[in-house]
Amino acid sequence: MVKQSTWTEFYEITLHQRLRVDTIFEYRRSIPLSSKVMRSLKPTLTVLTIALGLAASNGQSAKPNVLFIAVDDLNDWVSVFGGHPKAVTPHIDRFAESGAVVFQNAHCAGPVCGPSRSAMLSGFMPSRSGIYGNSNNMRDAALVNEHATLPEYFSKNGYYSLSMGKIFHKHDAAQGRDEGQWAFDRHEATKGGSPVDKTRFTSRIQNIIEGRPGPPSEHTGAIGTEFAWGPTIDRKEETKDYRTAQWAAQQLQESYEKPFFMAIGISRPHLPFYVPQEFFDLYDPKGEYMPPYKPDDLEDILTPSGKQKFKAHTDYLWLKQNDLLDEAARAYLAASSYADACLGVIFEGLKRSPHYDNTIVVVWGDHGWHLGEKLKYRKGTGWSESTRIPLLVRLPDMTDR
Ligand SMILES: [Ca+2]
Ligand SMILES: [Ca+2]
Repeated sequence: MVKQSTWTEFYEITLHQRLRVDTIFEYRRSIPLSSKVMRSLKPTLTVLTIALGLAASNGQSAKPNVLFIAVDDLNDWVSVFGGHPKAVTPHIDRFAESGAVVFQNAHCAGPVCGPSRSAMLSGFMPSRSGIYGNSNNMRDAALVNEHATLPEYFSKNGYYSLSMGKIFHKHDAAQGRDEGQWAFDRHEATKGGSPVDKTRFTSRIQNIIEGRPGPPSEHTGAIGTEFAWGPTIDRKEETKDYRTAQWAAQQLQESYEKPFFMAIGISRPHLPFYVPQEFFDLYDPKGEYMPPYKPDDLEDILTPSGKQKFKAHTDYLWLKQNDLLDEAARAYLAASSYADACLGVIFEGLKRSPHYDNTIVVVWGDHGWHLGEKLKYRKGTGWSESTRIPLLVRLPDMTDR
């Protein structure tokens, strides 16, 4: 993981310039824009808040429902985003074909969970809220506190809000775990886990390869979440995200007195990549999955005093030492395909529900993910591997894309 100060510095230089401050949009201003204008707008925050702002502020006709789905750490390795030629994501692809606008140049407001989600949910860029890192709780920011978050804004405007899965970034708080439950009329705790088959898993921190000790390595120290993958013991139907998706599909069959804002969080492909074997089986174990990268790519990034600014990431060094670069990329692809299958359960639920024709659907990933590009794994950089996100919005009656 790049140190906080490093990514903040990167953010200031790169991202801040790209997402100009004057494009900041607050929920309470509703700007009616045509779909053509929407398509041309790049800053994610703006686009999304316009789509959702229209939903909450439309007083004349029946207000549409909103189904808001966040996928944790899903980068552009989704077929319709073209980030990886071998990605198997049929459900997101079908959703795109069903009339969604696919935002090909969407970037997060901050390339880790907390800042990205806080910006999306508060409507304020990190440069205004001060939420630059995962340790910052958006509730401590005065500016955020003075305004309703996205779910609260819907509740205040005649909506019933309900949620399951990760939407807000989690924080330990005095009264227990703060996962944004206060923002919803109904907040359901997730159920089930995804324990891995310990006889077959691979872990850098523990130096385990396919359930067995790896050769001695200098690259096994802990950095953030365990870099590990393997098949779950449980079958798909018992895993956490799948159960969350099933819950969402069930809730979609209900009738509601008010229009609903339903926020569903899918936790894969966030590390560890523990998903049912069937998703690994989508990818040939002998296939090549490592994205193109240059082994000397960091040598031309220097500090003012002429020293090399960044070193190869520990994850990269361990994977390279053990010839696991392709296997790690395959595991991320498998985890993304599992997330896609969970989205499929939600999409199917919506399709057979009474709400299909009156529901705006938003699908987004909170930031990108490096898989070896720039000799880097994970997130938190100003490079597009970290900042580009999948974002799709489908408005039920929109015919002009
Ligand atoms: Ca994330
Ligand atoms: Ca370079």
